[in-house]
Amino acid sequence: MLQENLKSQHIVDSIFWNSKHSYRVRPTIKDDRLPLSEFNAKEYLEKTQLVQQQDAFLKHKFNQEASDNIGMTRDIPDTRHSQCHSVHYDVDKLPLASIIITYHNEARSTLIRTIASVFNRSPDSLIAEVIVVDDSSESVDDGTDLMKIKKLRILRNEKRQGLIRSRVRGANMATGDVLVFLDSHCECNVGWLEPLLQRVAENRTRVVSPIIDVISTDNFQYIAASSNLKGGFDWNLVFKWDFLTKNELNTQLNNPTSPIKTPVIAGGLFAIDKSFFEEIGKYDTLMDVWGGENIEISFRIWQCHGSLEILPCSRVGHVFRKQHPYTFPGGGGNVSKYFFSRNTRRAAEVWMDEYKMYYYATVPIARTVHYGDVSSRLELRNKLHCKPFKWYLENVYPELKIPSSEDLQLGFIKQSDLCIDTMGHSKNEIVTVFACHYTGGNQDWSLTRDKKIKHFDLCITLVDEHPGSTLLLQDCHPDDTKQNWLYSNNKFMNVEDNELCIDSADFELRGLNVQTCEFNKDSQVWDFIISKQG
Ligand code: LR7
Ligand code: MN
Repeated sequence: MLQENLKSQHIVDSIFWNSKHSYRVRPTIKDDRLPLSEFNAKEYLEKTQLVQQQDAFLKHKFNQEASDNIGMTRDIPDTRHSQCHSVHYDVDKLPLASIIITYHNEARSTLIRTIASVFNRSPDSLIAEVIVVDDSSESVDDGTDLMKIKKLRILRNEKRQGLIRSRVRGANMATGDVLVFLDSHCECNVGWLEPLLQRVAENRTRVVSPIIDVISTDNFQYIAASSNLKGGFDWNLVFKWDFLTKNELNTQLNNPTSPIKTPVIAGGLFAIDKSFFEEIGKYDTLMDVWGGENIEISFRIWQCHGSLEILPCSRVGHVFRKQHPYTFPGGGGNVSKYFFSRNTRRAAEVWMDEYKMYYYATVPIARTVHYGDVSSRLELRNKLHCKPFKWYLENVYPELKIPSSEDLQLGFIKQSDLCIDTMGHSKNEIVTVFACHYTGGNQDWSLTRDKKIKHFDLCITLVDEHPGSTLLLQDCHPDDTKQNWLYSNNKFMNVEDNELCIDSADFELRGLNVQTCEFNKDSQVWDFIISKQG
């Protein structure tokens, strides 16, 4: 049934170009389906209504009842700066947009509201189509029931592909000039689309993002986000928001409608010229499910001669959740971390050159994740003559501090042919020594500038301050001086109690412990060997 409907969809076959890189002129396409305003949203939403006493947060990790009660449309506060109201956009000359929304088990009410906010708050003449990619959700109808809506195209993955391949699939069938990606739980605000299209039309290598407002998971209140933020990350390569620098802030104060250059994008909401997206290699389609793709595409855009901006006059709300509402293939609680590390590692291996070692020093466990073959992505980098990561750091993200050699070093800690080893232990368990195998894993340690001995997010900790006390692995806390060790003369002396040194005496019985520091005591002598290779 689905296949047939797809065939009868209104796909533009003939594309005319009027000059190189100018936008397409299209024949008028016949689409006699209903405009969104005539879609029976009540009926659509009733099908998945919560039954009484059902936990409203269980399925989607947001309050589904609150979302359902709002329905398909609502007014939201116009959160733009007042100066945005007087910016003029020449709608007739703007390129056409294909909106791409992928989802896996999204709630009907958030999905339809995302779509409705696109249709209701964009000039109709600028929307080529809304492409909805159902990434193998449990209920097929959530998508197929929407087929009655004009300009809407539905694709379904029979097998779960993850958001990265799903977006590429949507992009491949887009007929518009500019691709606009959205998560499936957004609400586009007044005038959101014009600024995005205008910036891209002026220069096709600009990739632009709206300011992302916050929709509350508890009551679905629409809350304005700060307009003084840009995207950033630390060496763990996890996305975070950074405050603008003083200069950037001044620019915004003088001209609140001006674009904000951003080192990375959050990932879900952005517009990119279709031909530029194709030219720079779409996405890395060997990345799976979720995570890391935003860092990768951000590095790639900057390093391969594009730029990234946040446009303050474009605002879109997003439901930010603390937990994934869906499972990851392979199940289990830690699986999401695995996919995240794998995807992120692919990004690091392809784009970060020698700087990837800081990532591995910060997240030692990442070195053990299999990341597959990246050769085609390296070829792409070569073919496009992309700039080195050093250039990116110096020109795009100078705020990211490069660790000095004392700051963070990754390596192993050796005593004759034994190395300090976690033996796979976790929090509140002992740490010991084991024959050195020089392949990282449980024998990977980083020494940080604040004097921690760190394995992933666990630190070697002195719990009781007396000779003979056994050391434990505990979460690292910057202020916990019992985890701080002074490494000098090949000894690790505890910072809190200078008399105590890390000692391997009786390690077979009780793991590593502390003993009164003694000159030339073999069981207290440690070599820290830096591993150069990332
Ligand atoms: O297997 C999947 N298939 C999918 O189609 C998993 C997810 N998805 C869909 C999902 O239904 C949703 O529409 O993909 C979209 C993104 O997934 P979310 O909403 O679970 O992701 P998120 O909002 O937690 O995460 C942010 O980081 C992701 C990293 O891979 C993506 O880039 C998201 O698009 C991104 N969201 C945003 O940038 C919105 C602002 C959040 C911030 C900061
Ligand atoms: Mn999201």
